[in-house]
Amino acid sequence: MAAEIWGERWAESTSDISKKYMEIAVKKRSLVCLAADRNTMAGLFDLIEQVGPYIAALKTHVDLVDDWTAGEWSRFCEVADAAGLLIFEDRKFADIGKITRNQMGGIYDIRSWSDLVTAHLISGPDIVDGIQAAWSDVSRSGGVLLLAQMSSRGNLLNPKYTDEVVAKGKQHPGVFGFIGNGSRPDELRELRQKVGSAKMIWTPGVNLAVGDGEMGQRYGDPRQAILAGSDCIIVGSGIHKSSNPADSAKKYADASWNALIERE
Ligand code: S5P
Repeated sequence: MAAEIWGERWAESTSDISKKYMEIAVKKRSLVCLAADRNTMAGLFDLIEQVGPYIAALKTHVDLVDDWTAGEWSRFCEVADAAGLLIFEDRKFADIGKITRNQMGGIYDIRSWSDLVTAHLISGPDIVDGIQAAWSDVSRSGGVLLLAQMSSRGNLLNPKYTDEVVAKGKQHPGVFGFIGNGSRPDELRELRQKVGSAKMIWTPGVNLAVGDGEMGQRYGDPRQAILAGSDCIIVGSGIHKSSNPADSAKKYADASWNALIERE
């Protein structure tokens, strides 16, 4: 079933974790990763309880939670796991390999509960080895999403930088895929051409209300993002700030799923 729906993306992928994601997306009929940017544990629990059935992955910023404790976080990860979600810590690592390896530990111990993390390639490709070593240190595995583009206005990830990130990332088995800019379908289409079919492209900067967001964020349409080659729309405020998060999550799930069917 997943092979049929995902076509060449499934056929060309060599990553277990990508295949796991594609299977979850088919099971839930949703290509939505929720950006769970709420800053209390109660707010996070409430959100996941409401939208769990309509999303395929959960993206966190573990360091923005005001009342974070290790115990509550591990309970939260259990709930996410029970809801069948991949857990994606959007830490945007950027340091040298050995420091990044240690930053996967520390107080938040990201290596012990994350399936996916983000990294910039600004410090060179050893950052991916550092992250992979950290997962190995705790006998786990995971995938790295490299920032190839960003959704925020004025960002410094110019086309030449994007090309180098893609060229290096494509070669590395520890790289699950790339973050692309969901607000600009034309740029995304070009990115998909460069990436080919073997790796994922996940896209923030997506909202049913297209246009400018807070503090330089830009939003594009979810259907357009998937048609342009995105494999997952990362949606934050469109869901967690809505007066009915479950309803909104369902709308994004439907838009993303229908676009995948249309694309393949
Ligand atoms: O370029 C980017 C990369 C990321 S990962 N632009 C982004 O907005 N993000 C993340 O996506 C950001 O950290 C936030 O968690 C989410 C977008 O949230 P929204 O509320 O704007 O939908």
